[in-house]
Amino acid sequence: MDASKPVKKIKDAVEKVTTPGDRIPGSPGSGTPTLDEPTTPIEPLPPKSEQDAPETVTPTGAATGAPKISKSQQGAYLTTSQGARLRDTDHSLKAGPRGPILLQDHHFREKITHFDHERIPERVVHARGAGAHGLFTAYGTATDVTKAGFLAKGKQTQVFVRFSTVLGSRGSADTVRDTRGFATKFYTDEGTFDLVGNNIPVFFIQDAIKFPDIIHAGKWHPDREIPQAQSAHDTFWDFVSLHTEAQHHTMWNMSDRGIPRSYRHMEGFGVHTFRLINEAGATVLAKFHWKPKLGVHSLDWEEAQIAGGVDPDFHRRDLYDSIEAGAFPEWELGLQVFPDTEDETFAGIDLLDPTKIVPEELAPVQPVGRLVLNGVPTNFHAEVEQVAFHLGHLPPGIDVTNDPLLQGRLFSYVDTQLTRLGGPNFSQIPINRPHAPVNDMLRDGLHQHAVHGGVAPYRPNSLDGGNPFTTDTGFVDIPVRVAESTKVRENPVSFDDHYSQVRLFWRSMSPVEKEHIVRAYTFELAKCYEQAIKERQVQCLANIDPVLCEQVATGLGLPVPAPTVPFDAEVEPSPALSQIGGEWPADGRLIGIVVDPAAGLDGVDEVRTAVFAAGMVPLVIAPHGGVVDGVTVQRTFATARSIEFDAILLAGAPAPATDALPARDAKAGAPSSPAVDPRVTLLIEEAWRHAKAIGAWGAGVTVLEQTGLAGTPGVIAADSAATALTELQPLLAKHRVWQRFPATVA
Ligand code: HDD
Repeated sequence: MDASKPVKKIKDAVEKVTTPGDRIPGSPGSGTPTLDEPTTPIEPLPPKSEQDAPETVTPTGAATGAPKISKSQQGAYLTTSQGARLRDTDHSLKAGPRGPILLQDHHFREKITHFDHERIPERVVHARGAGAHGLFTAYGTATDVTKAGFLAKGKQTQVFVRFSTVLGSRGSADTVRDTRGFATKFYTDEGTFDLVGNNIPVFFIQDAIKFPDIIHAGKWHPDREIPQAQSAHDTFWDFVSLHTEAQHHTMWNMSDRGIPRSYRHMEGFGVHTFRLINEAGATVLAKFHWKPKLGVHSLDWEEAQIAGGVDPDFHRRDLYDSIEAGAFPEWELGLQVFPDTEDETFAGIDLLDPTKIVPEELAPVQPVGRLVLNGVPTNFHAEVEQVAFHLGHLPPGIDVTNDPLLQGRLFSYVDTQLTRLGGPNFSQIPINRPHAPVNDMLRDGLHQHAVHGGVAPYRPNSLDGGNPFTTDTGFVDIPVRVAESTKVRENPVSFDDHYSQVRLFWRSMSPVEKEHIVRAYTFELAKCYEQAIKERQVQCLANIDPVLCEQVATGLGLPVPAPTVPFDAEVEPSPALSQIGGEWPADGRLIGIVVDPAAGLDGVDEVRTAVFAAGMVPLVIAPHGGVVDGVTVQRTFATARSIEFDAILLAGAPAPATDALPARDAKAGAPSSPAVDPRVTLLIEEAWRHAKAIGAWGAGVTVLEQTGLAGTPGVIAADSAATALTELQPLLAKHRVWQRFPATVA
């Protein structure tokens, strides 16, 4: 071996880089630098689409009342964080082309150090979420009960909403069975109002001190960190079966509410009772409700499972796609209003107990305004990840009550941001900045962005002219009498009833919804290892309803126990709790249109136009991507799964050559040349099984007949595309073709 060769190589290299003006050939910056201003950017500029000027962007980055369009990064020149323009960001500074990186490479160190710290701690609960900007318009119907300015007639207020799951980590799937968060930040003129609710109107616990317990039980097992984003495991069922006040919330989770179709189809609830005060100083108690324009609707359990695999971002994608398609998600904000009586009860229900609802039949939800989500975030981290909600963010006119869960939450939300967002100045982060002028006396701290003037951040002062002053028009702490009492660690006796409202919920369900609940309990408990936990939960079910208990016990192979808690009073069902039976607008529903390019796409364009005109979104599905007869193919047979669509229209589908199919798609034992592409058959069969409407015309009818589903409920064989679409719409208004599910639970 010639030992001199490597030495020579290194020497050559050193000589090469030390030659003045020499650069790695072809590297950016190898030309002669020009010092003229402005310099020409070294790389061509990327096209900038519809870029907003910075001054038109609000402090939260949202455009007022219109979809946000600012997408591309501004500025032609790449700089360091200190504004020094850079010649090269692709090569670290090295001792020769093959040499080690030099510590003096300040750009390298800045770039990597910043990257190393890009992630912040995920939320301890509600880690996975998605958010959007929107506009709230008040009807003026709440002015009798509250002086909150944002509820005055016609008043428009910008909002940011974050939806979330509770248990899973940031990277978990959207469609798991879980409660969903529904947190709304109203940037009101009188200060920010945060309504931090869920899609379920009750909570697992009555006292905030137990929050760590329910969350430790619901989250993964500490030894293996599984399961992820699931309540189907021992620790969850151990806790809720021992801690029976959790049974009401648990039943909601086991119902279809635990697997929403989309965020757009969720109700939202402030859960707690709040106290409102009007201009005249009169007070009422009230509960906040969000009612989705599209109606409450859920996934089928199997759909949720498929979506978890094929599209774990199912809800996030739906939110952003629908906004970008112009099908803006909409809700009405409503209030249930109760007299502010000394005992804080209504119709015998303790309004301070967060495990209880007040049925809408007893206290109707009165609409007070409309929310439209019309802007997707520009930057997920800056907005969705950094948004910080807090129940103490209240405007004049809205105040808290002594609900012990609410009281504890008032502590936790600021506290958690200190760790999550790195200090006490998180309300200066753009997404958290109030739109009302801020003039506080909070000073310094980590990440202080404000340059406060003045010398006297204290009151009273004379040095800053006494500024700032308090005002009688400010926030009102409603003067509520606090009963003379003894300090205790206990709940009122009225909190002891853990079963009557669970029974109320169960009895309010339609047979198909009851069947789903039975299946959910049976599935989740069957996933537990501990027999004693299953038995204990079945005992809880015996205290709720004998049919429910019997069906779940049978599924688990357990004996049916007798109730241990007497059924004191029969409960009246609340029809408003059922998701089935109403009709809702089909706006923004997704219609998959299966086409056969070989047969031509005659009429497909007209159907797409008609689907758009009906406020829905058409997606063309063909064997291959590209453009067919001038129509863009949006999904191929390989990418289209039934879960994505609310209904399927069949214009036709080519019969496949079996040998052209991937092996997994050619079913074992299937005819050697199937008449319909198995992927289309799967699409139609799944859509049918998930009770979705299916329409066909022309060659599509033949495809339908070959699947054997023609003539069944909700399957339309029409003579034209227009008729198929017309007949499809009333089915969509009911969400699903429920009659395909024969009821087995009465
Ligand atoms: Fe909570 C986050 C909703 C009880 C402590 N909660 C959080 C979020 C929602 C809720 C929607 C996500 C906010 C976001 O998107 O950033 N939480 C609720 C509801 C409850 C409830 C409806 C009962 C009615 N929470 C609750 C209790 C405690 C907390 C009793 C503690 C004592 N919640 C938190 C928290 C979080 C949070 C640890 C985590 C991230 C955050 O606050 O900002 O402070």
